[in-house]
Amino acid sequence: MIRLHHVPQARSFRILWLLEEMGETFEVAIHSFFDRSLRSDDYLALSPAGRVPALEVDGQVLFESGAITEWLCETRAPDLGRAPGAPERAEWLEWLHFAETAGQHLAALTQQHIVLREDWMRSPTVMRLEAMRLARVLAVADRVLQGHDWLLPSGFSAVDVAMGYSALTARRFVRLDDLPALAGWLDRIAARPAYQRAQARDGAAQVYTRDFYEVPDDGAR
Ligand SMILES: N[C@@H](CCC(=O)N[C@@H](CS)C(=O)NCC(=O)O)C(=O)O
Repeated sequence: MIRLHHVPQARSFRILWLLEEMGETFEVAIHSFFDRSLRSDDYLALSPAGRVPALEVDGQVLFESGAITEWLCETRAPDLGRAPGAPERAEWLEWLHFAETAGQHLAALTQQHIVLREDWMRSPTVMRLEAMRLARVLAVADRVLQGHDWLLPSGFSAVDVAMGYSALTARRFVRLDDLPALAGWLDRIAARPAYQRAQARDGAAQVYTRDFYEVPDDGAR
């Protein structure tokens, strides 16, 4: 039995999509950020900081999307991983964890634009700075994708899922006009049947309701 604990649009989408790429049968337990269910004793027993994703699999529970990705590839999807000793092992690990470098900017931008509801709580300076830092991360992927269709030269792997989720979410804060190779990669991702199946199971949007979040004008505050 595999059960994924997920909040729509959150980083748990990485695992939802990865499980679809693997062709696994699994349940999705949809949670909310707004009803305190992630702070219940039952949920904290699965994910001690009350975060998603958490994955119940074969009587074990794992949290952290990067660790879950490594574990699923090692145990069930070697074609989507690059095992120790494989030629692309180092690059695979770099991209897997670099996806969370993007994730830290996404978390900051989501907090600034969405979670902090009152204008006086927000900082346009922080919004601009975080968007610029996120754009630099995306530019690294854009440069690599000028050479091949997927992040690794040998083809699609779980790091396209990990980093793909980050880039798809980043589009809400960073314009991709100067990143054409990255934009083409996101189009290829959107055409994948497993990605489309994952989208269909994601659940109703809870976090992002706009396609793009502009930095408010300082002078208007
Ligand atoms: N590095 C962790 C981040 C997990 C995380 O912070 N998830 C967010 C959603 S994207 C969450 O559950 N937030 C709920 C909270 O902080 O209460 C991972 O990739 O699994």
